[in-house]
Amino acid sequence: MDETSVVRSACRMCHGVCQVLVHVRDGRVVKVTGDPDSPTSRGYLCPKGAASPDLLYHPERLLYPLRRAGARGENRWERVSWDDALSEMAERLDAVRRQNGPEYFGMMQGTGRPYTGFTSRFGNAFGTPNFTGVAHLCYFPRWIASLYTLGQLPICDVYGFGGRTPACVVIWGCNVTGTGASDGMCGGMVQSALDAAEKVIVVDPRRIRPAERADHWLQLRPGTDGALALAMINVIVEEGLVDREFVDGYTVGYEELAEHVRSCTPEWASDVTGLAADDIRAAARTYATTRPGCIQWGNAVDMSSCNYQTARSLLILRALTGNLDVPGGDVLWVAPEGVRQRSLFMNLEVPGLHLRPGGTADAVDGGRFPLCTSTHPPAFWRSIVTGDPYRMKAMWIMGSNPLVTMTHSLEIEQALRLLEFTVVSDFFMTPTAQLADLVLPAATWLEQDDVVNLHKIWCVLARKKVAQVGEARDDREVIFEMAHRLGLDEAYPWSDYREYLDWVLEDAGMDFEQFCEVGILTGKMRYRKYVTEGFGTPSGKFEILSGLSSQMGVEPLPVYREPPMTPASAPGLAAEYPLILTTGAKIRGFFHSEGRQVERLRRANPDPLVEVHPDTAAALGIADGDWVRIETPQAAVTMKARLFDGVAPQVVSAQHAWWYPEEGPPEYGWKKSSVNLLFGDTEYDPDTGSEPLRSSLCRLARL
Ligand SMILES: Nc1nc2c(c(=O)[nH]1)N[C@H]1C(S)=C(S)[C@@H](COP(=O)(O)OP(=O)(O)OC[C@H]3O[C@@H](n4cnc5c(=O)[nH]c(N)nc54)[C@H](O)[C@@H]3O)O[C@H]1N2
Ligand SMILES: Nc1nc2c(c(=O)[nH]1)N[C@H]1C(S)=C(S)[C@@H](COP(=O)(O)OP(=O)(O)OC[C@H]3O[C@@H](n4cnc5c(=O)[nH]c(N)nc54)[C@H](O)[C@@H]3O)O[C@H]1N2
Ligand code: SF4
Ligand SMILES: [Mo]
Repeated sequence: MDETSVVRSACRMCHGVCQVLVHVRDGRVVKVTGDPDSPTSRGYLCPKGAASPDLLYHPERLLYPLRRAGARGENRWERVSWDDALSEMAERLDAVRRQNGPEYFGMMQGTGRPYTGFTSRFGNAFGTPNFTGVAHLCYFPRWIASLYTLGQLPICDVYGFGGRTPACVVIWGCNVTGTGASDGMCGGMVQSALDAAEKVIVVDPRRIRPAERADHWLQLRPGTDGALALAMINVIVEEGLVDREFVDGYTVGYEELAEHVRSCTPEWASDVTGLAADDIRAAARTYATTRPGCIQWGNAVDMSSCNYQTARSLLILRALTGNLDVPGGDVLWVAPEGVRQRSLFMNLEVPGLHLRPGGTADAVDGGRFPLCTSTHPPAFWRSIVTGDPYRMKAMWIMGSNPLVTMTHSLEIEQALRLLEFTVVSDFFMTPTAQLADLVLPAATWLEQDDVVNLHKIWCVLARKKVAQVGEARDDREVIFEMAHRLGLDEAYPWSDYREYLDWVLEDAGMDFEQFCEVGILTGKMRYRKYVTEGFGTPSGKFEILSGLSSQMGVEPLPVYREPPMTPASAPGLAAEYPLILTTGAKIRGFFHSEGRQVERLRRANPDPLVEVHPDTAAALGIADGDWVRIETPQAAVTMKARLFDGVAPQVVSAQHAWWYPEEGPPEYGWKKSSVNLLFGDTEYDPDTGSEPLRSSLCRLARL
């Protein structure tokens, strides 16, 4: 007789905000469906979430720890026990620490995941300044801009806890309704807010779905968001559309700003962005006069030569219009009480910044970018290749596939060959894992217990382990054990991960099992907290003129910088490479480089795509579905052309993170279509070190 049970949990096939029902029959997960009673996602489920069991039971999952048995990259492996793997790892890391110093060990993770914070905590406790990842071009620039400007990252009030949802929704460089979820926002919830809004403004060079019904679709030239934002500020200031009560009472630096943006007219921005000055004016008026309004910003803001500056402009727009922390505006969530370890974005103790005493060695990037929260990746990899300023010996890569998700891909490959001891924790063998010495099998979300706290802030969600495949283990459990083996007990006072979970919940008066019954703990939302509490900045005000920025040597009023490789900044190059290349708009069915081996996801997305305007394609003799070569001064890759009149004729948009698991080890065909091969040294954002992945130059040819 079948025994079917339904377990409430929280999906983590992306940034994990959807509560789901996991259907288990005879001990096997058979289906995942949306949870209609969930306050975070109200039944929403995307194709990735639905494909969770396919990933869980995929025949190519890593089942056991593997130790390299042949030459590096030869794909010869031997199965080892967890105990042997961790003993070897502890021995090697300890030897590096004693013989060379902790800085000779590098730690890395990719995008935000359940163990975010634990990896940097491990690096800090070990004593290395060399922690790298993708933070410089994903989310952190917006977070730091928010932290410095008003103390916390504002989030669109799509749930309407205060009795109403936004009248005006601005979608800025974000396609969350298309991709499913990002940064803790559920696409389904943003869609409901869009449906209910009086006015919609979309800022995107591609005609995404919300642009089809938008009151204003600003199809700007890629990479020029900073100019558009400054011009919108200019209009709001010049036309007296400012919320004086908020600005006078709760901000500093308005007068300086008004002076500063005087020259940032819509006409000026029109030249930069390619938009009509009147369209910029009209959109600014709509935003300023349709209140409350929110700005759902996205990853496009992060990948430019002035991401911090642009993020600051977008924060200032919210402040000038009095939209901060009001019902239906951009709000500062209140975290649940009694949950000890809050999101890293609310609690800097999580990553263990306090654990690394001053005076340790410099990171290999020499701290070149004042607001880069990790070791700048191009410098990180290059230091391994050149040995300058020193060559790290060992590295632990947890949940990242840098060969395809990072620029300077060939240099990364070289670096991975030069490292003496590399550990990769992943679900699958990847091109990156192929170059490791030790590969550790990681547990997927269905194999994890968790108090989910990374992005959502206003709540924590229960995730309950319902399956176990092979010997896959929760990454945090592995970090705990490695920390204990290395004597890092001060940073990890809990005996194991389970004890940690109970500790997190202790003040809430429940243990982990009881929490799973409840499923969610929420904060008590209060609006306009600034009236009684001020903002979390040194002045207690919203800092239009940013004191902390000045202290870091960064412009205290927002500026626009033209990206380094555009028709405007590099006309000579543009003569040879006439098309503007934006990359990495996320794909609904895949999470970055993941899912290529999951058949039901791959069937919907069989090939890497580059979107091309039909006129441009016609001029180049390219038909829909043709394989084309995308070429930059750095390299060339091949993708399939998708004709789409929703991009401007001069713009092409290419997917990122492609590899072909079906082509087999050790390379899995990653050098054919990975768009990051196209990017090398460039002028980085001087504040954060971000890379202009949304505005480069290329040319196309039919294969
Ligand atoms: N050109 C260009 N490049 C980009 C972008 C772009 O827009 N354009 N986007 C950038 C952005 S925003 C990001 S965040 C990065 C993403 O970069 P990455 O984080 O490196 O990308 P992923 O492919 O999601 O993850 C890599 C590996 O993590 C494994 N994994 C997933 N979950 C877990 C887990 O829980 N534990 C462990 N141990 N492994 C896990 C997956 O199987 C996969 O092999 O890419 C960046 N790269
Ligand atoms: N399905 C799925 N969901 C995901 C991910 C995934 O890989 N797949 N990744 C997750 C991660 S780590 C992240 S960071 C988020 C990112 O998700 P989002 O924040 O939505 O960002 P993207 O999808 O990278 O890009 C959003 C939009 O930016 C537009 N764009 C391109 N260039 C420019 C430009 O110069 N200016 C402006 N204004 N817009 C531009 C693109 O056309 C695209 O529609 O998604 C998360 N969710
Ligand atoms: S949007 Fe993300 S969290 Fe929600 S179902 Fe899809 S993959 Fe899961
Ligand atoms: Mo990201």
